[in-house]
Amino acid sequence: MKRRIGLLTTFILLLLLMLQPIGIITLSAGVETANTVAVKLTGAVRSYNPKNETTIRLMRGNTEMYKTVIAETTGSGPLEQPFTFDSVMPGIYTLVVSKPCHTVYTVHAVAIGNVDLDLTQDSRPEISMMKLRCGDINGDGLINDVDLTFLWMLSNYNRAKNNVTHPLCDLNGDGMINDMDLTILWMAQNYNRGAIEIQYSDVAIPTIELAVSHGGEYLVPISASNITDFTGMAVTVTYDPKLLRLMNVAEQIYDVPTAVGAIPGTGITIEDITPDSITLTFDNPIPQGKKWNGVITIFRFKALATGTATISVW
Ligand SMILES: [Ca+2]
Ligand SMILES: [Ca+2]
Repeated sequence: MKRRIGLLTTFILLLLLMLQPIGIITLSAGVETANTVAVKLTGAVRSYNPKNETTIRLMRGNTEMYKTVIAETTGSGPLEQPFTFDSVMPGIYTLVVSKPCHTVYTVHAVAIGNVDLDLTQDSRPEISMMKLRCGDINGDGLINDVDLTFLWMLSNYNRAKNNVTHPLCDLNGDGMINDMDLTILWMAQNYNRGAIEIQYSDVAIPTIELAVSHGGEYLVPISASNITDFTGMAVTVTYDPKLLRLMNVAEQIYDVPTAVGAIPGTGITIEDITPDSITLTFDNPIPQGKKWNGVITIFRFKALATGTATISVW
């Protein structure tokens, strides 16, 4: 399947001389070159126990960009349920599905373009229906003898859910903890297995490995090319907070506070900050028929320790 999102070429050497001896790294943001309008993303999940809700997140690194839930409902057993994100900006995301008693289901490099995307229409069964593994009672990410031990406990097994030590042992949600739950846990696709990781596309997140020395400062220009419209284009930069402290996100203006909000005089708005990421949008009108190429901003990092730091642009 052809992806609408291309990785853009890197460039920019102009500033090198000015900025030495600070290290220069150039990253390029992967962005849609056509209209950047929000689209709808739909998919489906198969899991057990409809009495527990299912959470689906679109992540960039550890940063949650969007979240939707399949609400808890009545019934028991396995079932297939749809989910919808009504308004997702184009970009690359990691889709993460989580639910109590199930291991995490992750779909990497979900590339969202400028048309609605219905994952249920994907030719790959692991994407058209995300089948969660069930039986992780203690929530450690594995379904194994530890979970089996919980289920077998005299204070749990063959009892009603409201009269047990560990209600989560009711895997299918029928109100009882019994051989039906045991059967689920024992299934070959569940037992002695853990999280599921699927690759949606081969789009790579632009990433650099930066060798840093404790106390050193590093400039990281973020560049993009062939942009026809910045409207709604959000760029997220993720990094390792143990190695790097973000000092500045608009290096052309020194000492800009890194708080959510517009940075005066830059056309840049900080939309979100987490301990390991920052998301920016850009107010940079482009004349009809023109394309924009260049540095969109320059980050300054300070190294908190010596090591190899990973920085990614989403
Ligand atoms: Ca477990
Ligand atoms: Ca049960």
